[in-house]
Formats: sequence, structure tokens, C-alpha cells
Amino acid sequence: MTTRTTIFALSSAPGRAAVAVFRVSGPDAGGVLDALVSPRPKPRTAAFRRVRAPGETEPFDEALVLWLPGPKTETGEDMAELQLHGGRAVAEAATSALIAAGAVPARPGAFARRAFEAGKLDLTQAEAIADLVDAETEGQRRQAMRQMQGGLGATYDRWRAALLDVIARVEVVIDFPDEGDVADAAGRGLATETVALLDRLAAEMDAHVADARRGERVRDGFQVAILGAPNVGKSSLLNRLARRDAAIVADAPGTTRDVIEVHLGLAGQLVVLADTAGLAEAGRSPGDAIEAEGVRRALARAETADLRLGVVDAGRPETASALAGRLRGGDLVLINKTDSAAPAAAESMIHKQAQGFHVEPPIEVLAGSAATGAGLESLEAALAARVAALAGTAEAPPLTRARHRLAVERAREALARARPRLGDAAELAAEDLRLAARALGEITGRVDVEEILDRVFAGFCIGK
Ligand SMILES: Nc1nc2c(ncn2[C@@H]2O[C@H](COP(=O)(O)OP(=O)(O)O)[C@@H](O)[C@H]2O)c(=O)[nH]1
Ligand SMILES: [Mg+2]
Repeated sequence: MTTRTTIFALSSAPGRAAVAVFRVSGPDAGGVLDALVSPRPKPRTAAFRRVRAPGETEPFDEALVLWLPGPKTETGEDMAELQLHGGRAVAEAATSALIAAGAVPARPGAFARRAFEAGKLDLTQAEAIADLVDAETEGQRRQAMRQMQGGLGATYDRWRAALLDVIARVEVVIDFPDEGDVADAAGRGLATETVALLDRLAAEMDAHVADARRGERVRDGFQVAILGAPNVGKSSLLNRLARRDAAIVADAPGTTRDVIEVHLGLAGQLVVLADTAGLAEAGRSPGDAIEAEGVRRALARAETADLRLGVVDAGRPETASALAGRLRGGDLVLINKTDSAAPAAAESMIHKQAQGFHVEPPIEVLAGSAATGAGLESLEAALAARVAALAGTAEAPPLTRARHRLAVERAREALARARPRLGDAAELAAEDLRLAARALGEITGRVDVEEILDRVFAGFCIGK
């Protein structure tokens, strides 16, 4: 084993600020601290000290200093913390002094990785720390906080422990094939209890992945696509909701050709609102190849979005036909331009659409004006209500990353393969069960897979 280095990082945001927090972790954290301040403060007691570079007499700053001897620290190692003044020159002087004292700059995620390696947290908790730092909405913060407290990791660990238990039972059958009594007893046990246990596990996994991606949506944002015929005011609406000119608005149809996204906070959740190219009304085809590509992208986006916001021009009721068959239950429609035309004709047109509107839950139709802003408060409220419903209030900690989803799905597939083999191909079944346990172990980091660790911790910021 290589000897561990002592690392340091500026853990607060760089730049001008009231305070700059430097953290040091590693076997020589105490020595590094002694090289900069004297005397070393009492453990876990903040002390005021002048801070010098090693060998210098002139202090470069004054700081609140903490000495945190391991193993009861975040990383499990000896740690020190210096709360200096937050100037750039101070941060540079501190960086040089710490390097002169023998500490090395930490790579992104190095502190969290040491905490993981010391068994202070599992991988899902480490990921939750990164999510908490990145959280922009209340929903993201709440979810990250829950995951950080270990609920999600505990679920995967429980499943894995149950699997290891099943594997142990299956192996009894494999190891004592000729010892009739043992094998028969174990075999009978397998046929009832074990199979029931596996089925329960499989059902739990199914419920966990069939969560409509709630957790991932909260973390990555709810995708809302604006769609409708050309010139109905889709880009104007996006700009209104974003409260800035993100998309070009023009009289000429076909102005918006690529998908334009803005981020909104609604109902405490992140919403990624996308403006798209206008869809041809029934019976018309797009003008050129670029417009056709724009329409293709618009339809693809609408297809994968969590929610579609259809727009119809009150003065051109026929624009409703562009939405036919493209909306799903729970979607919203805005009859736009009510400042220049009454919505009644467009509304009856919308209800006449043959397909796509007779769905459950029903599509909500609102009227308003992207030009004046009339009616858009109700639209925002309706959007917020939909997003809140999609975010739900799951009691069980939700799956939050594609990494977890893929691993659970792999485990689930291995279980499905194992089940029919339990009776007469126990060795193959055991192998599949081991694969399943391993997939679950990868989520929490219970198996030592260096490349997974590198991938997870590379997404962290320095000083975490
Ligand atoms: N009177 C009126 N005009 C609007 C309204 N919304 C958009 N427009 C106009 O309709 C035209 C097309 O708007 P745009 O947002 O580019 O539509 P898009 O093609 O659907 O993205 C522009 O001239 C807008 O100024 C509205 O609520 N009322
Ligand atoms: Mg547009």
C-alpha cells in the first residue's frame, strides 16, 4: 500500500469573499498545521492564530483555526481547517504556504473519496453531497438531503444482503449434492422460502425502477416542450415564462428551427422549458429541408418530454390541427393571442380534434396572451401543479441517477435468469445471483471497482 498524502483545498468558493476556508486532510495534517500556526489549537476547539509560511516570521494573515484529529472526522483522517480572509492574495499565500509545509493540492472529490474509503459514507451518500452542492431548487435540495442521510443506500444494501443469503442457501445444494439429506432439505427450502424471497426482491426492484423517473426528474429537471403550428406565439410564450428574450420572435413563420431551452424554477422544482420549430398544420408540408429537420427535432423533443404545452392561435383556430395526436393525458394547451381574437372558435376547434384529446387525465385548455401577459399566471399555476404532481411525494427514497437505474435493471435481469434455474441448475443460478449482488454492490460501492469510483468522484468540485 502506498503511503497516503496529506491533501489540502480551498473549500469555499474562489474569489473575493469575507472568508476563505482551507481544509487539510491526511496523516501529516497536524505537522502541516504546526508549520503554519503556533501553538496548535486544542482538538475541536476554534482558536485565533496568526498564519505564516514555513520559515517566515511575518504572518500573511490571521485566521480561525481548527485541529481535528482522526478518526472521528469527515475523512476519518487527521484534519485541519483554516478560516482565512477571503482575498485572492491571501488564498495564494495560503496555497504556497501549505505546499511548502508538505501538503498537496486535492483533486476534485478527494475529500469525499477519502470519506468513502474510510467507510464514513457509501457511494450514494457521496453522490448526494455533490447533488446538495449543485442543488438549485428546493426539490433538488430536499432529495439530495434525504439521499445523504443514507435511505437509498440502505435499500440497496438490504437487497444485497438478502441476495447473499439466498446465494448461501443455493451453495449448500451445490456443495452437498450427494449428501441426500442435506441437499434434499436445502432443496425443499429453496423451492419455497427462497423462491418467495427472490420474488419479493424482484417485486421491490420493479416498483423501484417503475417510479416514472421521479428522482431523476427532480435532479435533472422536468422537461416541458412547447409545441404548435408556426407563428402561433411559441417563442413569445417561452420568453414570457423565462422573463427574458431567449428565443427570436418574428412575424415570419419558421423562425425557430432548433430547440431552445430555458431553466425555470416552478413549484420548487427545476423545469427545462423547450421552444421548438412550428409543426405543420394538417395537410401542409414544411417548406425546406432545414424546416423539416426542425420539425423532426420538435417532435422528438415532444415525444420524450415529461409534459407538452401546446399553443394555438385564437385568430387561426385551424392551428389546433397541428397538435392532433401529439398530446397526452395531463398536457396543457394555451389558446394564445386573446388580445386580438376571442378564444371560443379555437376552443371548439381543439375539442373537435379527432385524436389525442380524449385522454385521461384530461388535457387542460387555458387562454391568454404572450404579448400582454394576460392569463399567463393561470398557465404558470397549471404548469406548477403538473410538475408538483409528477415530482410526487414518494415515501421510499427515489432512484436519482441513471447509474443506479442501470445497475438495478442489471440485477433484476440476473434475478429473472436465476429463478427458473434454482431447481435443476443451481450452479448457474448461483452465478446469476452473484452478478445481481455485484450490480447492487456497485451502486453503494460495496465492491471494489476502481473505475466506478473514478467516474463518481470526478464529478465533484475541488475541496469536497
Ligand atoms: N397579438 C398578439 N401577437 C402575438 C402574441 N404572441 C405572439 N404574437 C406575434 O405572433 C408572431 C409570431 O410569434 P412567435 O413567438 O415568433 O411565434 P412562433 O413561431 O410560434 O414561435 C410575432 O409577430 C409575435 O409578435 C399575442 O399574444 N398576441
Ligand atoms: Mg418560434
